[in-house]
Amino acid sequence: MALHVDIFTLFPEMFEGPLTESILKRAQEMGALSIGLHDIRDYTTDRHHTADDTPYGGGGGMVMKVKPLVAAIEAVVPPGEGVPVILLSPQGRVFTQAVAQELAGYGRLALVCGHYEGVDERVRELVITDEISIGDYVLTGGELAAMVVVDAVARLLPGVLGDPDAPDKDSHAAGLLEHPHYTRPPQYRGLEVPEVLLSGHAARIDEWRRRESIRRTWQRRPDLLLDAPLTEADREFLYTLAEEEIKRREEATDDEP
Ligand code: 4GX
Repeated sequence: MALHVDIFTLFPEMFEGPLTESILKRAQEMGALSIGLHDIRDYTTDRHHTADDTPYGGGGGMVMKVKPLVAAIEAVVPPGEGVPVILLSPQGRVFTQAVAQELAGYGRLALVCGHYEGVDERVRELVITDEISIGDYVLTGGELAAMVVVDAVARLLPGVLGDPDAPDKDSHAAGLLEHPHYTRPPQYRGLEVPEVLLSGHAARIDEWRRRESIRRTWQRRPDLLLDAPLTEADREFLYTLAEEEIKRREEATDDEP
């Protein structure tokens, strides 16, 4: 199914580069993805086109005004159709591949990019239906976060990635880090491509890749193993990794003076 994303921002020009290059460009050309960019300032009604104001209660900083934001969203997003209206903010639920998959199931989305200290709380109460954070760090605005969301969701839309058998679309590899990859030449500065990959033995290659995925995940992101769908053979390999690690630690302790 195709996806339409409406983006509300004070800086629509920021989106031009990322959306008009590479895969996101192709996704739009092939009709899988369409994007509406909406300048919140176009919905101001005062002489100076004021989109932000000082906070009630003081304390400094600026807050995005309720009227232009609500007017913009209500002018563009059809009411009562269940279109998610998502605010990008550090206070949102954390964006993961599972959230990207969830969003890729909609036909239409709206992304709202805040700036400064954020938005008047009544924007949330009136029009926001969901709030997403792309991670626990502070950006200067929601625009880059919105682009991350569009990028991660777009590549999940049918037909956008050429190969429907792309390795990470395979549920078998879901939730694990990728195994190492190699391409020609077979030797470079004394570094060799693992023999098994040159063997042409498909079953042994699959097993090697699976084990290297598990090894990497164990070394770098052991938290992911809690949710990854693992076979009994995967678990046995994990036990050998754990046993090797215990041996290494015992040897290190034996070496102590
Ligand atoms: N993942 N920021 C938004 C302003 C703001 C604050 C509150 C709405 C409500 C961020 C993130 C992020 C900084 C973008 C604060 N807007 N967005 N901005 N991390 O850090 O999404």
